[in-house]
Formats: sequence, structure tokens, C-alpha cells
Amino acid sequence: MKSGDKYIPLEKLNSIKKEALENPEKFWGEQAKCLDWNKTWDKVLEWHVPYAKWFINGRLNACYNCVDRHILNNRRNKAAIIWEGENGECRILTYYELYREVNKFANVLQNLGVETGDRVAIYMPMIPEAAIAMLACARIGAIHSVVFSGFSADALAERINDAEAKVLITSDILYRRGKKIDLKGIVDKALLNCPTINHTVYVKRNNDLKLMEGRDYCWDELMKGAKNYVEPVPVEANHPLFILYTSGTTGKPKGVVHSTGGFMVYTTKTLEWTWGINDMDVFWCTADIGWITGHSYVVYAPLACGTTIVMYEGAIDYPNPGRIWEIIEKHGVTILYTAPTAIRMLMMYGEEWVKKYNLSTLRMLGSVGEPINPRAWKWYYEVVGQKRCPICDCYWQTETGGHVIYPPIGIQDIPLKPGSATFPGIGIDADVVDEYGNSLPPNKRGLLVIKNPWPGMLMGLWKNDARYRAAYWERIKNCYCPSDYAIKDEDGYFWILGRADEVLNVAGHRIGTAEVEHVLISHPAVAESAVIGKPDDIKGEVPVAFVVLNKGYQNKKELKEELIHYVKETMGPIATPHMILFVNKLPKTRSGKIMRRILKKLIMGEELGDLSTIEDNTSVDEIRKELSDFK
Ligand code: 6R9
Repeated sequence: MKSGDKYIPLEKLNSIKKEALENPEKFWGEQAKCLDWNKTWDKVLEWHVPYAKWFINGRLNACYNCVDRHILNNRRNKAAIIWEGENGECRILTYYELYREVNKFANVLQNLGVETGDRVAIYMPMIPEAAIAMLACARIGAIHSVVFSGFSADALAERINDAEAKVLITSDILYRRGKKIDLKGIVDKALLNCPTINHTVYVKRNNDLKLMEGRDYCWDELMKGAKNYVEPVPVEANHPLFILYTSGTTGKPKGVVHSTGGFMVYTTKTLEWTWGINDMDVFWCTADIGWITGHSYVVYAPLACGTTIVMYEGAIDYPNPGRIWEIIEKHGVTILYTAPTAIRMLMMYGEEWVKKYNLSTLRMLGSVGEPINPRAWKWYYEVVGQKRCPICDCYWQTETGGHVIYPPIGIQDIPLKPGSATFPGIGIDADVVDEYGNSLPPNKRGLLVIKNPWPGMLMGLWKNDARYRAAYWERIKNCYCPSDYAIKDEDGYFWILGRADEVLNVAGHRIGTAEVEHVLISHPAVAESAVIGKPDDIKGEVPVAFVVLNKGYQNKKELKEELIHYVKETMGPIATPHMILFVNKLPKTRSGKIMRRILKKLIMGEELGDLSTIEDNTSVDEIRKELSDFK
């Protein structure tokens, strides 16, 4: 890889970038040949701000591109998925085996009445059946909506209902830190409020699975009678491949919709450009399929490239902190793609755990989900990669479909700066601007924007056009605004500084403060609440909640615990408040807006700055006192 002959000269990369921006239709039309199409498009791009259509009237099938085309060549017997369970159990599926399972499950879906365009919810642990279910949906043109298996019954129901899913695919249990988590119990609770679900399919891993007659089925049973082949449905390129819900600034999650053609082209090409992926690679992206990284870079792009992927169910530090390194050694992983929060945790366990294993197969490392702090970067580079493996810090979002700011190390050995995701990628016209959209000079903090459409861009929000425009296109005129602060340095490197909205980044997961507040307020004891993020050494940020109690409820430790538990149960463990503070009043502006900025400064022990807009100063004094009592 480091031989140099794979690299194109820097001038060439720059001229490719220039061409991609100057003539996107020609450029992306060429790139789209990385996929097999049933029918070529009539037009590459139609762009009416803020809606882009790519590869119009082109027809393709995502599942065919990820599976069928590989069994027609010498990848037929190559490992597609190497699966490891937490307890060391291992399953390997070749491309042919994946093809067989996906076909059968596509037929199972048909037999359950699923048709092209229908929505199918997937609530599953990291097991091969999760990828099989996604690909089977794609095969028949059904739109999947994967819900992270750590989400609660309410969160699951809300997402199922918004998408009006017909069928739910799940599993009876999942394994985490040696424990069996009862998914069936959560699903049963959710389904009490999901009128659109006709059928549920369970992957059975426990012996005492009780099914409801006529509604629930067992995966293996249905597979027994299924046909071996289902013709992949060629869909128009702008047919939605999936919906994935992500946190926004209101209590309701946003259903991000991705296309089939544009998404597949963009993720496949960014996988190649970032890692220079080849047939020798064993690619391990540790993300869960419940997040976008699991969609783009665990399932779709690597399989479209015919890559061998590692899929792992469980915690990467269980049963001991060497687990992640053991898996890399065992399967000869060549590329590890993980999150800064994981790196910081592994760093805390110490390098002796890393040194116990032979990691010489690794050739590249990746980071995603939040800014990586230079200390973690250095440790990752020196201890894990032995100064041999470049670190691809990839900035992107659920909405962008694939990497948008990243080093294209697969084709060019550009110099890295720890903590910077380097430059806007090929075909991405990004900038840092002030609130009026004016480009800022180097080292000035501003909003990150993307000024042009790219094939991986979201098509919109599920049945919510007004919110799509308001959330991404109204802050800066004619620009896509990801709501992240950034600076561009004097060499043109981009540094992402964190969210510019009310969204927290807890261990790389997006959590809307409004979502947590919404849950708290639904508890009878709570009159009002404000949630902010407090910096945390491992998780990056943790939620802290300020709560005003209703009359009749007292400031008691038990009530705090109850509320913490309530959020955990209602939203899922990742949203659990790190602490709750009871206060009599929240600081508000005269127009009644909660001043979270002040709460944040109070918790950080910082100067409060301008308090002229505050309605009542006593709220601040009271919170100060509460905080000092807490310490
Ligand atoms: C892929 C993913 C998106 C938000 C994004 C930003 C943060 C992601 C980052 C990064 C700095 C990186 N983020 N990658 N910040 N450097 N390399 O994480 O998608 O869950 O939608 O989160 O994550 O704040 O806006 P998603």
C-alpha cells in the first residue's frame, strides 16, 4: 500500500477535485460505472435547491450490486461476512452463502406481503441476519428502517409508526457484556402501540421463545419453505433505499431518506477513495447497523466492493480489554474503522493489552463520530498502528450518506494533522462561513456548509418537507448546513469543533437535548427541564438535566434515581442523564427561552458573560448553590 505506485500525484488529485466541481454530471456519470445498472440514466443530475435527483431514470438493484455480481466472478467463495459473537462463537458466510440467505429471506418477505415501496422495520443485534434482512429488503425494493437495538420500546414504536412499517424483523435476545438482553420483551411492549405492523419475524436464539399466533414467526421456520431465488427488482435510482432516524433539535427524531443510486455510488466511491480497498482487505468497521456508519460502511459500500467484512456482536472490551485486538489478530483485519470514544476507552486500559496481540496485518485506521483529540490520535497512531498506519479521520453525518471531509488516502498520501479530517472530499464544495454565509478567513470559527449537491446527500425527511428545508437549508441561503462549527486553517485543513445546535454527541451517538427533555417532562413529577452536555473524558459528552419539580414532589435522592431510570427506560441507555439537578427556576430570556448557554457555563464553572437578556437572576444564584452542594 505504501509502495507509492498506487498513488496519484497531488496535482492529479486536485485536478480531479476541480473537474468534479466544475462538471459534476460528467464526473459522477463516470463514477457511477462502479455499479451494475439494469438501465442507464437519462440525466445525471437535476438540482432544484434543496432537492437533488441523481441518475434520473437509471435502474439498478442495491442487493444485486452487493451480492449477485460477486458470485458471477471469482469472489463466489470469498468470505463476505466474518461474524464473531461476544463469547467467541464465529460464523463465516461466503458471498455465495450470503446470496442464498438473502434470496430466501427476500422470498420470506414477499410471503409476508411485503411489496416494493413498503417499509420494513429492523430491530436487531449485530448478527449476519441483520445484514441479510437489509439486503433482502433492497432486493425487492422495500424500504428498510433500522432502529438501534439499544433503543427502548417507546423509541422503537415512534420510529415504526412514523414510517408506517408493515413488518418488523427482530431477535428474541441479544448478548451484551455476558448478559442476555430481552429484546422480545421490548418489542412486545412497543407493538402494543404499532397498528401498522402485520407481522414480526424473530431470529430465535433462546429456547423458550413464545410467539403470538398469526403475528409472530420464527426466522428459521420461514426460511425452510422459502424459494431459493427471487429476481432482484430494478428500481429507479431515486427510489428510497432506506429511512434512518436521527436526532434533531425537536423532540421528534428525523427520518432521513436515502436514495438507491446516488447513495450506492457515493458510498462505494468514498470507500475506495478513503481506504483504497482491495481484495486482500479484511475491513472491520465497529459501528452498529443501527447507525448510518453501519449502513454505509458495514453493509452497503464494502459489500458492493466485494470486500470481506468483520461483524461483531458485543462490547469491544468484553470479557477483557484485549477483545478488540484479539479479533484483529484472529481474522487478520487490515483496516479498523472505529470512534474516538472507543479509542479513549481502550487507551485507558493501557497499551499492555494492545501489545499482547500481533496487529501486523493492520494497514489503515479510521476514526468517525466526533472530533478526535490529539492525545487519542497519537495513541491510536503509535500504539495501535505502530506508526505504520495512516489515520483517516472521516467527517460526515447520517444526512450526508458517506464521508464528506476526509483524507482520500486510498489514492493520495496526503499529510495528516492530528484532529483534522483534512479537506473536503472529491465532489464536495465545503466552506466555513459566518451567519450571513460569508466565507471566513483562516482560523476563524464559523459554520460548516456544503455549497453543492453530491450523490450521497439525503433526499429529504420522511413525509416532512417543511422540516427538511428548515433543518438544513434555511440557516445559510442555498447551502446545506450540517450544524457543526468548524475552522479552516492557513493550509486549508478543516477542523470540526462540534455541534452548533441542541444536539449532544454522547460516545459518538447523536442525542437531541429536546428528546431527553421531552421524556423528562412526560414524568408526573417534572414541571420543566433543560438538558445540556457536560464534557466527559471518555464519552466526549454526557447529558446533564436540570429539573423543576411539580408541586407536591420533593427534592429527594430517590426521585433523582427514579428520573434517571425513567429516561433510560424510555429512551434507551445512551440517553441516561449523568446527573440531575433539581432547581426552582430555569434561567430564561424575557421571551421565555431557556438559556442553555448559561446552564452550560455554570456546569463548566466558566464566566457567565452577558446576562442582560435574563429574566430573573435569582435562578442563576440558586443553580450555583445547588452545584456547589453537589460537589
Ligand atoms: C457518521 C456519523 C454526525 C455528527 C456530525 C458531527 C459528528 C462525525 C466526525 C464528527 C468531528 C469527525 N462527527 N464524524 N465530528 N470529526 N470525523 O457520526 O453520523 O450519527 O449522523 O453524527 O457527528 O457533529 O454532525 P451521525
